[in-house]
Amino acid sequence: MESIFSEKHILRNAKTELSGGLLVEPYERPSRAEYIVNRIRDTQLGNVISPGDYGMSPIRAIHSADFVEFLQTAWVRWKEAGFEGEAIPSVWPAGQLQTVRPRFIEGQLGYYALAGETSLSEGTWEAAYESAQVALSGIDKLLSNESRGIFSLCRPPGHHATANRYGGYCFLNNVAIAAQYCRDNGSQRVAILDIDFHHGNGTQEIFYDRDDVLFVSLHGDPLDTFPFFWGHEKEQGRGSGTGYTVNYPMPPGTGFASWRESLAKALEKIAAFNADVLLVSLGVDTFENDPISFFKLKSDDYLVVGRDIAELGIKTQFVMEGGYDVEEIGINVVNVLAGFDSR
Ligand code: OKP
Ligand code: ZN
Repeated sequence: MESIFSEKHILRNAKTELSGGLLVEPYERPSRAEYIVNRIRDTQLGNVISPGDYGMSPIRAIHSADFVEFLQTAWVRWKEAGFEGEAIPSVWPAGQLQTVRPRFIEGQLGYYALAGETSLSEGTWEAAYESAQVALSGIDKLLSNESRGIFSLCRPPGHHATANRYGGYCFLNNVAIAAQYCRDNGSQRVAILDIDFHHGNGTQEIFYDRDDVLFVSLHGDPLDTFPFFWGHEKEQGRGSGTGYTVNYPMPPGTGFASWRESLAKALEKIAAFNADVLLVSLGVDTFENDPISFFKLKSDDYLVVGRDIAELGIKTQFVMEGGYDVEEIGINVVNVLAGFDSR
């Protein structure tokens, strides 16, 4: 399988993450992508290709103009305001349904952030833009050639970002941008399978009212983990989108046998939807030793995951989401891709 990758991911290199009342080195750090690309090269999975530039319009097809402008200018405006650290929100319009956007950057952070762990830092916008281009290049290549599968090694990840909010280490929703690109380039039905440990609240929200993009997610029960306010089984879509969002939350300690049962149900939904193309939000933070998650998958299990997905027989793009700083993330990601290739 071919991979799309850009060295510019390194421009996202924040110094801080608010975690347990401390400012720690972010879990979402540059070494993650290096582990994965090194493993791709060591195992000779396939070519590693640089992305093209698809510009702003596929980004604007998903994200609101004011949000994009905020991401482009936030770091400079935060520095100009005289703040010395990285940009972390400290106040939210909690409980208010309609809010007037503040003028000052400190208020705008709370207006656009869905969580407080994700510091804005120098280079964040440039890296997020490039990550979206990695997703777009992958889907364009998949749609225009004969290959059954492609891997977009996106960093930073995207599935928590909504049309107008960032957080959970995400700024632009790479998989949503790629899914919309499919719709705008001839695909009638697009399925998104999100197997990151965390619920993909951003992707869900973006397509919640629609019946042309199916969103199916396997994740830690939001009663017990981030993003806490989305991902319950009863969230199934709205209006003509009803039935086109499907959630499989699972409890702490879930191992591969029961996780795979949920995967089988998810794959049945995707098969019944008769999708032209499948996009997989691929997180390997379901791994037993992931530092921030509570599932118990082992490295060999990821080979089976890739094979199970390949059984669908649908053109598939894998889009990188989470999986934190252990060397095994390279092994686990490449196991999914190699398992897919083996079928
Ligand atoms: C992003 B992705 C650790 C708490 C982490 C944010 C998790 C974001 C996960 N102190 N909270 O879905 O892997
Ligand atoms: Zn995750």
